[in-house]
Amino acid sequence: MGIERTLSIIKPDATERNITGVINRVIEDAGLRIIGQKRVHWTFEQAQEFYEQHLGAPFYPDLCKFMSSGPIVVQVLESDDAIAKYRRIMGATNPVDAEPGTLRRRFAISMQQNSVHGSDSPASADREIALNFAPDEIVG
Ligand code: IDP
Ligand code: MG
Repeated sequence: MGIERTLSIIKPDATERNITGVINRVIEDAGLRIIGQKRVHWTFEQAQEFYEQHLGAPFYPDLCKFMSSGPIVVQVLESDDAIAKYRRIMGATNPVDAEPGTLRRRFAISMQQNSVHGSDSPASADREIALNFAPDEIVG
C-alpha cells in the first residue's frame, strides 16, 4: 500500500452547521495528515466538472446545485493507505447504511447532504487533487 494522498471535501451542509473543526479532529485522530486545505465556493460548472463521472445519473443536477450552494473545505489528506482509510471513517454514501461512529452516520442529513467526500481510487485521487490544488498549495 504505502503512503497515499486522497482528496477530501467537507460539503456545504457541514460548513453551514459550523462542524469543520470536529470533522478535522476525526480525520487527524485517524492518523490522516491534512497537507493541503482551503475554503472555497464552487460555481455550478466546477461542481459539474468534479462530478463528471456521474453525468447522466438522476441525482447529478441536484448534486451539482448542492455542491455549489455554499462554502466547502477541500483538503489533501496523506497517510499509509489514505484512500481506503478515509472511506472507512466516512462511512457509506447513504447515512442510514453507514457504520456507527463514521462521519456520515454522525453528521449526514441525507444521501445527498452527506457532509464529506473522499476519493474512491488512486486514479480519482490524482485527478481530484489536480483539479483543486496547485502543487505549491500542498505541503507535506
Ligand atoms: P460517494 O460520495 O460515497 O463516493 P457517489 O456514488 O460517488 O458516492 O456519489 C457522489 C455523491 O452524490 C454522494 O456523496 C451524494 O452526495 C450524491 N448521491 C449519490 N447517490 C445519490 C442518490 O441516490 N440520491 C441523492 N444523492 C446521491
Ligand atoms: Mg464517489
